[in-house]
Amino acid sequence: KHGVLTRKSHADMDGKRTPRGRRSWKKFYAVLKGTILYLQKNEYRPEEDPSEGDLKNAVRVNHALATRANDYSKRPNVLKLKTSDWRVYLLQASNEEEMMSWILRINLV
Ligand code: I3P
Repeated sequence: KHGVLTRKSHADMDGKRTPRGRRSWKKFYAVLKGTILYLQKNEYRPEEDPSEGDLKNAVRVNHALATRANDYSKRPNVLKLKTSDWRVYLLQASNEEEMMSWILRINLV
């Protein structure tokens, strides 16, 4: 699955709140391949491997939990992603249907 996702980092690897200065929203072209969610700067091209920079933003989603971000109301269509290493991301999808589809796909990994 792929599509545009705008990301905000809420908690880091140790579960600690992401410090100020690194909490802003950033738009990515997201690609879910196997157990990895790639967050790429450029649009998805199936024939191209992710760049070095894109690998840094890749998130392992096995044993991750995706839910609707009910406690976040500043933006619509936001899901909350908790990874197995205690990171928390807010991910804004382009619409409700896309958000539901990402939640489903991530939780199926
Ligand atoms: C953050 C940025 C985010 C904001 C966040 C700020 O600043 O303004 O948009 O989240 O607020 O810390 P920075 O770019 O310096 O990281 P919201 O859009 O959700 O308000 P927060 O610290 O309350 O999460």
